[in-house]
Amino acid sequence: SAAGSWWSNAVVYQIYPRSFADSNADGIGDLPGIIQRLDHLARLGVDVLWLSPVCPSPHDDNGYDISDYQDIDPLFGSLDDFDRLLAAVHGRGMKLVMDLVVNHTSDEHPWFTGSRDAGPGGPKRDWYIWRPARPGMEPGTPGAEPNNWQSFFSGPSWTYDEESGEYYLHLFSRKQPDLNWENREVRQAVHTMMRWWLERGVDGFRMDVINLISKDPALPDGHMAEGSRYGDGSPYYICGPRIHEYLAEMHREVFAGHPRRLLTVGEMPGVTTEEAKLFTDPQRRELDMVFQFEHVGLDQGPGGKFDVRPLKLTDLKASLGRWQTGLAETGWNSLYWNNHDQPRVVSRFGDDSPAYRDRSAKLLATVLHLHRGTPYVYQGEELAMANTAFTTIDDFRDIESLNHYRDRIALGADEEKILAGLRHRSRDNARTPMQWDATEHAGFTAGTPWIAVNPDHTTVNAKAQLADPDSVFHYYRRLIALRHTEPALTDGDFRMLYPEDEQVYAFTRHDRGRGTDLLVLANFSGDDRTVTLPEGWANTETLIANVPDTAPLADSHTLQPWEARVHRRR
Ligand code: ISL
Ligand code: CA
Repeated sequence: SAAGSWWSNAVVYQIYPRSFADSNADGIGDLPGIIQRLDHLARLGVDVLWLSPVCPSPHDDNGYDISDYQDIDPLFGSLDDFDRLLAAVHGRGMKLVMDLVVNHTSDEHPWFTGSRDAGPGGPKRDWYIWRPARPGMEPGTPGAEPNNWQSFFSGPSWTYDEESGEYYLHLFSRKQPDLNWENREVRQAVHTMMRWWLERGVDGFRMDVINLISKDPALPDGHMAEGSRYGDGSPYYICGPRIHEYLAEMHREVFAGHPRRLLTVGEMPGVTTEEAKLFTDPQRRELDMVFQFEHVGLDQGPGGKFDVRPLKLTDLKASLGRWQTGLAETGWNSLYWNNHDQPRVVSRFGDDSPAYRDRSAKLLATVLHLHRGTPYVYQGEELAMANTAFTTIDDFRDIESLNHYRDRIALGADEEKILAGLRHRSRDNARTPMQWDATEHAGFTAGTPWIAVNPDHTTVNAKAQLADPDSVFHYYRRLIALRHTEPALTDGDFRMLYPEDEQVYAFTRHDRGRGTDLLVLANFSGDDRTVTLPEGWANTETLIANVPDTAPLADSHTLQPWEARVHRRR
């Protein structure tokens, strides 16, 4: 478990720098902008800031395509600005965690251009994953790719390099070639770069798709679902054969013996609870926690992430509950609803209509923060920022959305249907600018924002919420404070109640050491719901609730629409 480490009861706040605060009116958020807004985060009470990538990049995937690991993109500022930010964060008693993107680089990174341009047999050729065309096929023609894997961002996972007559592998965009971790020099270069950031004073890393770095060297064709054009390569790269070896080696080379206790988070699509236990068992010295995706895939159909289905609350409880039990004795998990890749949770699992927006946002926060694990708040979540009103394809910026649109249009799909999927699921929902105030462009920029501000910023913004003690912001502040003052949130055993109920999410936390019990009740619906409580909870103390108390808690309690409450007994 996390017991004993400084981060055991920490709350992490994720900043997506491009969309947080723009200091120089070029429409893009930057490091000086973050420095100017640190008071907001200190007031919220978070412990750790995780910065999405700020290194030089052609921004094919908004910085998740890095062309220089040891500098700051001029778009965001300079290394001096970074040092100033780090000092200011530390000065407020917070920590700073960098995004480490080392499954792939940009195709403009000198490692890759070196690998490509020297051709087969060149000194850095083996730093990336190069393969000839499928035997018997004409290189560069459709279907001649070395295998049938689909990329995360539509189309094949391979791009043909005419110059050398070979293909390189890219699980993401063609401008994000995958590094070859089988090569020791690659691993050493990554370790050296990580040590350089630690010497600069950063407090740890969030590791992008780190469970994809070890590929089955045979790179076999993946299963092709009925009617699909590509195969699913994920069994051959999710938690591949050498993944534990690589992470244990990284721990030895970078983290072991470091004078400061650092924080390491592995972003891991497709990880199972059993694998997660291995990654985060402190005895094994690999990572501190995983960041997994099971619960944010429950409202999608067989057609993938843009195939939108309503969430069944029982599925959500089964999934989050299985992670609670799976890591109960060994291992540690992250808790989140949102990040820069997910639509806004109040629109997705809550109710973003004016009547219930704030209340359902508070409910979602309550449920998440009362679980065992490390809670993450994604910028704007503390204001109940919602999905925005995208009209045409020109309103979108994200490569995943744009590629998906182009791909589906080419296949003759109905444009309105494609746009409907994108409105629900596009990553751009998370990337509209932070809503600081009600002025034009929400106080994010004095220029023209790189992506439009959500028009609802006139009512949903930080300035208004700071002034309102009943706001979503102040509710988050109280929940975050509870994590620091009530040890049962960190240590308590988790038990799900009413697992078959489609409307009520309820559970207890039991702190064995101190004997404290917590009860969490949440009504995920717009209707009243009466619940019969387990024994011994009548008249107990309300720790936090998103509706005012009208009467003491009774054995049979009627929850109002989207009501959430936490009770304590000791
Ligand atoms: O949002 C997704 C696509 O639907 C996820 O599959 C996402 O791509 C996956 O979780 C990996 O995300 C991380 O790596 C990507 C980057 O685009 C994401 O922003 C990052 O969080 C490639 O670096
Ligand atoms: Ca700027």
